[in-house]
Amino acid sequence: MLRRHFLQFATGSLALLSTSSVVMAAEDSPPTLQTHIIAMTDDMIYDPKVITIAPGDTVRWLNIGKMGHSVTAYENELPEGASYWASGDLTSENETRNKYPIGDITGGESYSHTFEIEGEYGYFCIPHESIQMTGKVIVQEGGASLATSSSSTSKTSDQFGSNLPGGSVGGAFAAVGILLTGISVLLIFASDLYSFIMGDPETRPKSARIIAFFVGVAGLLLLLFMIGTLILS
Ligand SMILES: [Cu+2]
Repeated sequence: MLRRHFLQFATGSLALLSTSSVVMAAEDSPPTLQTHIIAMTDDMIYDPKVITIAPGDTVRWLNIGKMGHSVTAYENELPEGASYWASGDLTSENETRNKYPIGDITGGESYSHTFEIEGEYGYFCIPHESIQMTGKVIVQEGGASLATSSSSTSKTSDQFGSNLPGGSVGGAFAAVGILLTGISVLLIFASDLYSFIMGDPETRPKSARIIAFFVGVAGLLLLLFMIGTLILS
């Protein structure tokens, strides 16, 4: 009886934790800032992939992984009147491609560009273009406050932990919670196993054991994932 309540508590808190972490991730980018940070990760993505900013805002691409990346504009995806831009500050897409690794941004380094002219700017990573490491900056009056959905949906659909330059505290918090949940579920499972081995005649609903097992495995997998992404970032 006590055990079943404990199990309900454990699974309930797991559900609560995963919901609150998603909310934390979604609220991660305040629309009022003038400098927007895009993470470049060892998963070979720009995070967020699409960002909407106001004219005059600066975007800063920060390499939070270990492998090198570039931020290289597609010359045919420049709004009219906008000049060519790329890490390395060369003057054309061809020259930037040919002279790479000039323009390479190594782990811990960053590249910033300020966008004055409205429109859409497509860009890519030279070494990882073939695996779709591409992104887009949308510059429009009002910035992200007008385009509500694009950046927040891409945030939640991307992986969970690696995207949180400002949210690693939330990630660590969730990891500790998941760890506690996993331990409590494993304790339930272990004590079930104990009474099974010791031949306790009291029969227990098998479903409790199965649920405990799967929740325990899910909790551990989540925990490993959180720890992995925290270490990588
Ligand atoms: Cu790259």
